[in-house]
Amino acid sequence: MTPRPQSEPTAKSRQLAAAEVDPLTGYLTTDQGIRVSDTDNSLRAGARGPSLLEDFHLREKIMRFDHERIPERVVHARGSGAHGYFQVYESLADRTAATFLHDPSVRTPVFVRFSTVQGSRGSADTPRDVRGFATKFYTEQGNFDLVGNNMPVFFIQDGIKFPDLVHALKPEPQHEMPQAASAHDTFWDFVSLQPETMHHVIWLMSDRALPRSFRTMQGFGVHTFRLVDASGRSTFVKFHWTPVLGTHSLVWDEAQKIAGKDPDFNRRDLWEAIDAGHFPEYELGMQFIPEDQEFGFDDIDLLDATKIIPEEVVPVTPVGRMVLDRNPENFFAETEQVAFCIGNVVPGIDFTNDPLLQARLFSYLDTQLTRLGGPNFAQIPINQPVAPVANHQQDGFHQQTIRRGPANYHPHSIGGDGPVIAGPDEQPYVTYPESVDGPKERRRSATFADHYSQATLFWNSMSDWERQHIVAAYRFELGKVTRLPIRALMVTHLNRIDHQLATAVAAGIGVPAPEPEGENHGRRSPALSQADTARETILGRKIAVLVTDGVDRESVTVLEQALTQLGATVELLAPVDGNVTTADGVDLPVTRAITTVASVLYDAVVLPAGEDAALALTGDGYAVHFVAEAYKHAKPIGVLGGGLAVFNQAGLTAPVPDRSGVGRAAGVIVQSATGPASDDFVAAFVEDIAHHRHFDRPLDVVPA
Ligand code: HDE
Repeated sequence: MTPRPQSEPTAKSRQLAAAEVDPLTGYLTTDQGIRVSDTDNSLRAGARGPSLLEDFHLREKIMRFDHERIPERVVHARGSGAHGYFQVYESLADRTAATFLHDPSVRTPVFVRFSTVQGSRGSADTPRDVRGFATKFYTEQGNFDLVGNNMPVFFIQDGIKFPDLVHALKPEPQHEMPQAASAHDTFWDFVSLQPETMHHVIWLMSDRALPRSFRTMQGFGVHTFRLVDASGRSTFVKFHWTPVLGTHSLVWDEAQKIAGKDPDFNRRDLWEAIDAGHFPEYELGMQFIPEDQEFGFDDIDLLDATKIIPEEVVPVTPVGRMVLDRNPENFFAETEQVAFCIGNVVPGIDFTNDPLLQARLFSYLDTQLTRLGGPNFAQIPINQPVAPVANHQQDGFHQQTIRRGPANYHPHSIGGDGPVIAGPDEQPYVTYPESVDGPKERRRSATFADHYSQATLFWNSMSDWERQHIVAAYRFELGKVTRLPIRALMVTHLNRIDHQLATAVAAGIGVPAPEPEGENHGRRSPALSQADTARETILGRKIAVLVTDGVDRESVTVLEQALTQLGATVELLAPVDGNVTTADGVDLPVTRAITTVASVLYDAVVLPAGEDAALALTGDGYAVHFVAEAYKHAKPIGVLGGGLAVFNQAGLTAPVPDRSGVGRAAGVIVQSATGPASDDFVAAFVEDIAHHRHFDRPLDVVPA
């Protein structure tokens, strides 16, 4: 095919060519625009002769390759991004001058980057970890970056402790182990000596640290910010993102196995969902605290990032929604080069004196200099505001714009009038004039001193199964700590959170049970429990149907159609790839061979009818293990007709069907009749999948 010649380079097309290279059109050229005659053979003196130094194409190509890597983020190195938009439900003009929060008809473009914290860029998606949830709003008034996490509190109260925290959390310096894991001595040593970490650490030990998907994960701004309206009135605010699909997690055993089976599990899920048109959606909520209520809470200082304001105390008002509807076109150009800065705010949004937030204001700008190689990173397309930019900043590495004229200072009287300073009615950024007075000192406010009562609140708010998971997580993590005094000190802290928690953890890690110390205050916040999350939808769930020759066709196709219609993905897994021949002689295409996947990559399993197929699968170790493991991970299992033999072969006991021929218990549903699933079966199975996991079943009957 003859390459299509490019059009005449005008100034504009030159600018575009620099920004976006379309690999499908035009000639292959060097970076200097020279058309290349051959990119498969270096220039040699004769076909078997030495390569020549004068080969500028070879030298340039290798030089560019040598420098492809940039420093990864020191934290949050592993990330996945998506484009989308944000839309406010109703004008918030009475609260903030930020115009993107005024007009419900305006869709503000956004770019979101989700991330893990501990691991390096190539690490797996599913370690026990905090997840970043960073959103760049490209508003008409400039960029606003809401750089949050999936947990509403942070480990430390003052940014000066961040290097200590991250050093302790990251692989140990002597041998660079372990990768992306907090289960090691230095992390727990730090935590045990820095009790302000206790609240965030109990979140880290909960299932919140194992999100099933970025689509089923909450986000929080963590700090208290300020909204300021056009008249200068300020309201304190906390930001919350709530996923429409509900907040759902993996279980720990599953998360560990996924790290090997599909390290890109969360990234793939996000990409495939957007690709399939199942756009992730989150509601933005705000907790408003009037300026005069700053000291209105007995036990919470709004400037302390280790505390939440329980939703039952200050409700979360839904204010808008964000939809992620476009995958990036190039991972490096967009997801890697996006530069979030907590200091990027627009008029109407302001900071507070939270000492963690204040340190972040320095850090993000500073880190981009190293990561993106100089001060012009805001000119990289993914970072460019849609609002016009005009100032006297100049030069530096990688300057993209050509500034014109001699006046590169303000004020000036030559070369035109601009840029001019915006007047009061022209939407300038005006800092909220908070009064500040006090001695210069290195001292924490006494109102930051309580490190346990909100950890207790979290523990009290958990369901039984969530508590079991938390105890198991502490046991796992502390069980990996080799220095026993660290384990013992942690039990002392846990005892201040809750005596039962401490006793249960101690029993698993060889530490004597502590004596009770103080009383549990007994307060709960139901909103903190994942048992109370949305469970109406199966959109985006992945369901495995185990098939082989002799399977009953309708028992597969009817259920497949019903589940697919509701937005789930259904995959047919067989012992070998290709087709299976159904009992009535029809070829059904297999999605993948069961040997290439594992139950941990799916949310539910179907064992369809068909005597011959079931008989064959009972002798297939992969299939039997698949079922046993899915059961162990509390996943819904649907069994039709003869498929029961496979279920039983896994050592499991099925609920007995009633007179209608259907049996149902703790996420297992059985239809005795062969053939298609009845409407009742479908409805019940859908409900079980929406429920996500069924921890009310006897899980100990299957080895891990
Ligand atoms: Fe960050 N953090 N952080 N952090 N953080 C970074 O910035 C830092 C904190 C968060 O997808 C870095 O560009 C300090 C809290 C997210 O690109 C760095 C302190 C919260 C991301 C940095 C904190 C976060 C980062 C590394 C304590 C939740 C990923 C690369 C004062 C509210 C953004 C970079 C992305 C990234 C510093 C604490 C969230 C080094 C000093 C609290 C989501 O600048």
